[in-house]
Amino acid sequence: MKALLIIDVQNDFIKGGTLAVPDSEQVIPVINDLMEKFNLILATQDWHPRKTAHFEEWPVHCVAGSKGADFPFDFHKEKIVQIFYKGTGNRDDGYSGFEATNIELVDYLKKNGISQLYICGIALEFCVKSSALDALKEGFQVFLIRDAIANFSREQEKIEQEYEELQKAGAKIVLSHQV
Ligand code: VGL
Ligand code: ZN
Repeated sequence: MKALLIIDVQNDFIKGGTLAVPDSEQVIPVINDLMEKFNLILATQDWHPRKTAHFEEWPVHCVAGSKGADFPFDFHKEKIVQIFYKGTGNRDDGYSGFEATNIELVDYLKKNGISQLYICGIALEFCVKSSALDALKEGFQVFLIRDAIANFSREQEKIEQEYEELQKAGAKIVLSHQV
């Protein structure tokens, strides 16, 4: 059984947001289309307190309950079955969806008989990567949907390195039309 895990599609990571990831708005329609191919659609949200050690590393972003933490208006959020909130503590980066504090993601996936996890969203180098590596450690088959993932880096070589590392760890890299 497969599930789609959408990482951090939130206003602050999109153009006009406080921690905008280049061209990230372009993954929204791709992810909207992907949602039609899954029965179980899960999403993470970066959900930080106003004061957190995380904001020593990053500009203030995705403060719990703020507009910046919200889903973009054109994202088909009504298809999401369960949201996992992460980074909710004041010393907790919460890069991985597996660090969600409202519900244990591993337990949720196991209870729902999920063995294949298709991952997309924002951003490749941090939350997508940590979530994918944790999923592999937990024994899930991981598919990264490359055209539905936005990256911070604009350097092609760095992006390739990230995908290579993820592939070496056991992730399969696919395109949305192959799903
Ligand atoms: C993220 C930096 C800080 C992410 C979250 O979603 O990849 N990156 N917080
Ligand atoms: Zn964050």
